[in-house]
Amino acid sequence: MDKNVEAFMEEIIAKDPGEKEFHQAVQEVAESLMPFIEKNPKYKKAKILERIAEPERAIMFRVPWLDDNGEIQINRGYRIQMNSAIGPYKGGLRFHPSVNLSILKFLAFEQVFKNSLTTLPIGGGKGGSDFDPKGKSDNEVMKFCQSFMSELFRHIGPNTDVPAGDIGVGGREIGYLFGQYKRLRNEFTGILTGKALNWGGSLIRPEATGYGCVYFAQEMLKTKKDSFKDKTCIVSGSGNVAQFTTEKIIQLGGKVVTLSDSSGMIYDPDGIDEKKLAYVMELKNIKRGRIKEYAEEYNCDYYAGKRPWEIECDLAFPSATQNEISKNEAQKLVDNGVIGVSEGANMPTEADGVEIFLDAKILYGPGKAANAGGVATSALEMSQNSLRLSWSREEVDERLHNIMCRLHESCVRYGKENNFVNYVNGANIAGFVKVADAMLDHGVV
Ligand code: NDP
Ligand code: 2IT
Repeated sequence: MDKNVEAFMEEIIAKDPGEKEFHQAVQEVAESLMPFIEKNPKYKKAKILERIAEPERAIMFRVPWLDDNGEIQINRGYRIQMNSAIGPYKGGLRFHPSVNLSILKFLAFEQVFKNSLTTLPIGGGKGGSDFDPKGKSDNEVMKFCQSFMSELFRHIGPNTDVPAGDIGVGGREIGYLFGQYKRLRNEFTGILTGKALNWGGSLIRPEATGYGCVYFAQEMLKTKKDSFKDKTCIVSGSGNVAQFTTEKIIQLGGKVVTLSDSSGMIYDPDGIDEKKLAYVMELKNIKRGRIKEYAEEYNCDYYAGKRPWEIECDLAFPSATQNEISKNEAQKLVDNGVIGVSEGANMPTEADGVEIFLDAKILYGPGKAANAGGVATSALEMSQNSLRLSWSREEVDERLHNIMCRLHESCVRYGKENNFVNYVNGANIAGFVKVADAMLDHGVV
């Protein structure tokens, strides 16, 4: 490891020794940025990297609620307000039992660079709770969301911090959170994104992360004069991002053969077509069932406890969670001839797996670039709310597509190494410059 990176990481680790996901995210960025910062001493002198790795504010609070049996449950709520140099804090809320400070700090840190890359005026934040929506009734989810917002409302606002969805937070949760905010403040404002269409939401926001991730892969393929036509694709997860990644791949002529959830994966060598995808959406979004049921419905293989990475493919779309591709799985993908990986999830590849993709010189689009379409469209939702107007599906999709193309160009500009594009360096440096320059302008704050 570079000596400067090592010294920098020692301080980060000493400050919060247990936060390994946060360290992983910071180290990757530090490795990309250190040579750039050495060449641009104004950033070094102003200690921008040291400042950017420290949240502006981290809020942690009690979330008590009554379950359907009348028993009191207690969860922990968080909001990490990471960086507001270029706009109000913006980023999702995650409800999952694994949520802790390390996970949310890594997500908030990634969000700062991602949001900058979109070119839109949004700072970075992330929040959530260790609440597990699985197996809870709608009533329990509502009670939890109301209690969560009863504290969060005093820390957010349309010009301060605008949360959205992430794992375990979709349309239903955003509705309950919005209802409680509106009640407490007596204000109808664009305080959350991912809202339903009839109360301030944007067309294409539900689709945006998955569509954007495929648009990004399409741009990477174009650099090799290639396309999605007849490509075999594997997708992990079966939630929001996985569903709309699959939809767009089908539209562009590719074939998706896997989906998964935390219990296992399905392998459908005939490909998931639009009808089968509609079944998945109903199963996951309405019945809240398990992906295993797909295998029973369509008579294909189900592998309990497995992830899709051993299946031969041209392109891979990790769309479930962090560190879902290990070093060995990355090697397996490369050995099986993968030509591209576009990350719908945040930091889905372990650090030594990333090294394998970079050494193999495949088209590797890291999450903070490839999945930026979701938050970009959230910013478009904020714009529509400010205008008190709503744009057509075509208009939002075209803007999303343009943003992903321009974002890809920025990664190429900063990440080009002879005949290879290192999208990791490209995304980290391109994302950094705008935030760092704003921080220089604002002085020591
Ligand atoms: P959803 O809750 O809609 O879906 C998550 C999917 O991933 C489910 O299939 C879930 O399975 C699976 N999953 C979650 N945690 C784990 C785990 N620990 N191990 C294995 N599988 C797991 O979330 P999203 O689709 O919104 O988010 C997926 C990823 O995309 C996350 O990394 C998120 O941060 C990222 N992302 C999301 C954006 C958005 O706009 N929603 C924007 C940018 C990135 P199960 O149901 O069994 O838990
Ligand atoms: O990780 C992410 O970018 C998101 N979960 C979306 C954030 C947002 O504000 O739309």
